[in-house]
Amino acid sequence: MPLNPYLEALQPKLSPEDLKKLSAIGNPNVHEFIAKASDLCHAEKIFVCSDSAEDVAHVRKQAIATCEERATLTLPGHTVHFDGEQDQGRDRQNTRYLVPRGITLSKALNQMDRQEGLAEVRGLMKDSMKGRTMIVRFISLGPPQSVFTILGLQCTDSWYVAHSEDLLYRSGYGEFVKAGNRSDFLRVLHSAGKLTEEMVSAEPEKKRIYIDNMDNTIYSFNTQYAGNSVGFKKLAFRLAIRKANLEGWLAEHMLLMGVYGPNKRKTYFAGAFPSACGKTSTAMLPGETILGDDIAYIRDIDSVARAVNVESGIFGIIQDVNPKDDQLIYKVLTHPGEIIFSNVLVKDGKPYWLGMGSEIPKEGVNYSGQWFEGKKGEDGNEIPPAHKNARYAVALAALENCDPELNNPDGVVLGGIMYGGRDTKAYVPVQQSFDWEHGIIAYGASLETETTFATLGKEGVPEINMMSIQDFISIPMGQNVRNNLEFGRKLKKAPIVFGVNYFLKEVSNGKYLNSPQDKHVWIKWMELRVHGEVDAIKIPTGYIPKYEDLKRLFKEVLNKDYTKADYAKQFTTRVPENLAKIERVQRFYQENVTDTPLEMFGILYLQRDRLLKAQAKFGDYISPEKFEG
Ligand code: SPV
Ligand code: MN
Repeated sequence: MPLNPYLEALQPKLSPEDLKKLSAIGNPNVHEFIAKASDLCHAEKIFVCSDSAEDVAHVRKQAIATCEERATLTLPGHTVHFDGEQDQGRDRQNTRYLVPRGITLSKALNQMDRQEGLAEVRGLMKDSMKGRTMIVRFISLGPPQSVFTILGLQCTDSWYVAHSEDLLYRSGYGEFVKAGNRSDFLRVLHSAGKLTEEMVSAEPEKKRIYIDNMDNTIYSFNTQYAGNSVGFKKLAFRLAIRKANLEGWLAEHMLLMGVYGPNKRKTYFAGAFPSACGKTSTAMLPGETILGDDIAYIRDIDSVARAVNVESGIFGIIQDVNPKDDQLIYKVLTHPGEIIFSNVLVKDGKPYWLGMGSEIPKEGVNYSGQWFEGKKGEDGNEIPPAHKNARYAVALAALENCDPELNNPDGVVLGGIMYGGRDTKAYVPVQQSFDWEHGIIAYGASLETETTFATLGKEGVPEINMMSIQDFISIPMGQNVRNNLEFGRKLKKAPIVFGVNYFLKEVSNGKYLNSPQDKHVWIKWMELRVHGEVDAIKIPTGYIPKYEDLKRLFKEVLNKDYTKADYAKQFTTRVPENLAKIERVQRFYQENVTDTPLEMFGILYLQRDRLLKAQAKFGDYISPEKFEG
């Protein structure tokens, strides 16, 4: 059979086997994207990864051969990758959503004119792969052959990126072969750009991460940090949010986990937390099961909310992973198995990171090269031994509590949804909403956090992070709130919505009121609430646990004696702080979100009213027993 013109153009750069692999995909749209990518970037050769064991091993071998990953770690399967000093997190500034002229999506979204953006990024990427191999990878987002599945295709010149995708995503070559001629797949073109001798992107000032919302295409250039370069993570997520909006389902920045109740009952939860707010450590609680730690697709199937993990691996923050707080992942990270560490410190074949619970050497190799205590960076500040946003990439299957339903094409039924921010002042550690709408508005849309090390820029700046997707929202924000409200209304039994807050501080001394382990108790309480098996106390912002139930759960789950004094401090309603929170949320939506559904203000008004009435009766700080009986 004669080759189509795209395959014909690609043929000189492909081995006969690779040409065969591409020809087996009966979809000229696929060939066209690869041919145009190759034409623009001028790769010398093209490698097509068919996901066979041999191809996958080749990708891994090349990542090491090119020194993008170093095999200097002693444990079998472990490698380390370093990103440049200015490439240690997602780059909000240089990540832009390309939209046709005249369209404004949301003030919160960094958007630019599509034509201008395309001309700029394509101009920059011209000839960027000269002398290099372009790797082609096929991915299935969500379990294959399911109503949730979205297929993706990435062309990259980074073996590290291609290798990461192996650990983080389900393979999709076979799916593309089966799918035949269709155009509804996501496309990613990535190049690390010019590299230093250390194999690190050399021109961070020319970093560009552009998402073309009309062509379902992502361009990523002059960056290697996986959150910017692995297109199927947060970049494809923006495209998925838009697709979900059109098709009536939800794409969310959420963990998925199974929580055990009495008699081995398992209840599935989804949880939205902004980056670095405890999402991964919640998903990994020992004794429970994990399905995912980052992105979930949720659909209404026969009036039931069902969810899948888009990914099949974890790109997790390694800081503070220690044997006490995160025993499961600590065990994985300190045993043989396929893991890519990034931006840790390496000394004598061992990786080290901040908060690992043991001493860190005073010298070694890190993202700044040879490192020693006191070494200063380009900005004159001291370079830490490991970056705060140092990470690990590992397949979920490596975890002993990986949930058996991970690849169920029908997903799992959600019993509960939690929203967790970084709120040092107002919200109690755990509360249940009065109903779906109240939860979506008072916990989800009102989610507040502070900027963290997961994005470049200043840390600790307070901000609204609507449903934890503020960085990724690609539709008008009010529309997103409306979609969520409507989604739950159509269900026979909507998941119960909870608000959690791991970061509440004592007013008098600014100390955190909870330890990281306490979240395990909160989730066990939520599990019981989903089944109506414990009572609760109604306070102005939601239903909170009763002391006796928490006391029992603290003993059962953590073997800790939980005191009434601790309970009173943690679950006191702080009226002034809660009123101030409502003020901030209202102002943010009034000023930034022209399409906010009116009922949002109604629900916030009622919350304010409940708080004022309680204040008139009991004062500013109201301990839980005042609301009992
Ligand atoms: C996050 O920052 O929310 C992450 C990591 O999950 S990244 O891939 O950078 O998005
Ligand atoms: Mn995330």
